[in-house]
Amino acid sequence: QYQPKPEHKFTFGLWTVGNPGSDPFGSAVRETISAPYIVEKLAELGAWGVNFHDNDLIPADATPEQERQIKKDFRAALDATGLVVPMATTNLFKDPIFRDGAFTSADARVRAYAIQKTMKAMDLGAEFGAETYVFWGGREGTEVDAGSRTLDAMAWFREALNFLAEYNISQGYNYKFALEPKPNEPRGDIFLPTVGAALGFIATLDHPEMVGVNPEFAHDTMAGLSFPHAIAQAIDAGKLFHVDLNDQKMGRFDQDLRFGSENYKSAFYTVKLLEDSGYQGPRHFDAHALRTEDYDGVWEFARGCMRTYLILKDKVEQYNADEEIQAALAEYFVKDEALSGLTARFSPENAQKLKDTSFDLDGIRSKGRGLEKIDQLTAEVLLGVR
Ligand code: GCO
Ligand code: MN
Ligand code: MN
Repeated sequence: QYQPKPEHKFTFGLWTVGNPGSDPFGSAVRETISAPYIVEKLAELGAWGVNFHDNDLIPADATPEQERQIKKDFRAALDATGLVVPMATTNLFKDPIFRDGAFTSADARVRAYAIQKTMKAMDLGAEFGAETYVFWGGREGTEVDAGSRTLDAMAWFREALNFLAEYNISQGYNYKFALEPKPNEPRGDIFLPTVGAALGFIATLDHPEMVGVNPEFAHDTMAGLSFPHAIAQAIDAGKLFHVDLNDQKMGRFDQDLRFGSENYKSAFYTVKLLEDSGYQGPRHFDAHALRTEDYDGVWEFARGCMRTYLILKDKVEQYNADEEIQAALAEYFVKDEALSGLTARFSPENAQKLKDTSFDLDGIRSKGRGLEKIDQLTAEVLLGVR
C-alpha cells in the first residue's frame, strides 16, 4: 500500500533530488550526482517522470561534444527505465546577466538573450518529449522601481511570451505554457506574484489558450495565502496546466519542504482538489531534502513526498465515502431549487420574481453553519481515528 507507481504521475526535477544543499550561508553538503543516476533512482522509487532546466542537463559551459554525450547518456537512462520527461523549463536566474531580470530586464540586450536562451531550451525539452513548458520568472522583479520599469515590465513580459508562443507554433512543438507565480525570493518583489495576477495577465496575451499556470504550494504559503484557494481558481479558469507540490512555513524564507511535512490540512485539500477535479497532469514535487541529509535522506525525502500524497489521496476517498461527513456537508450546502432557478440566469421575469421574494431572514441569520463539526471530522480522518 502507498507504493508509488508510474500511473500516479509523480515527477521530480533534476534540480530537486540533485540539489547538493548549499544555501546563502553555507556551501554544498552533498556531492553532485549525474542525471542518468537520478533517473535510475527515481524509477526505482516508482516515479513517472523527471523534469529539467536546460542547464540542469547541459551545463552552461559544455562543449558540443560534451553536450552530445550527456544527451546520449540521459536518453539511454530514460529508455532503460521508462521514465518520461513531461516538463521542461529555462534557467533564467543563475547567470549574472539575469541579475536584474530576463524577459523584463531594463536592458534590451538581456531581454533578447533571454528569448534566445529559451528557444534553445524549448528545442532541448522537445527533443526529450516535454509537453509542458514552465516559465518561472525568478529574476523578473525589482528591489528598486526605477522610472517606468514596473509598467514596461508587463509589456516586455507579454512581448517575450507572444514571441515564444509563435516559436512554439512554428516549430510544431505543441507545448502548453505554464506561468509559475511567486511573491518574492530571489527578488524583493517578483512580477505576477499570485495565481490571480498570472491569470489576469494571460488574458492579455496573443495566444491565451496556450498559456496556463503552475501554482506552487510554498509560494502562496510564503505570502500567507491559501494554496487550495489558488489551485481552485486555476481549476475554475481551466488553467491548471501543471502543479509544484512541496511545503513551507508561513513567513519563513523559501523552504521547499517535503510535500505534506508541515501543513497537513492544506495538503489534504490540495490533493482533494487535484483528485476530485480530475486533474490529469503530473504531480510534480518541486522540493528539496533538508540540508541536514546525506543521499539516504534525499531518497527518504523523495519517497516521503509520494507516499504522503498517496496517503492523503486515500484520506480523500475515505472523506468522500464517510456517511457522517457527507450528511454534515449535505446540511451545510443548503439547497433551494426554486431560488436557484431564479438566480441561475438573468431575465426581467426572474429579476422581478426575485424582487418579490420574501426571505426568512431571522431564520437564516440565527442558524449556525456546522463547520466546527465538519472540521473536527476532517481532523479525525487526517489523524487516523476514523
Ligand atoms: C523556486 C521555483 C523554481 C521553479 C523552477 C521551474 O522557488 O525556485 O519554484 O524551483 O519551479 O525553476 O521553473
Ligand atoms: Mn519555489
Ligand atoms: Mn517551483
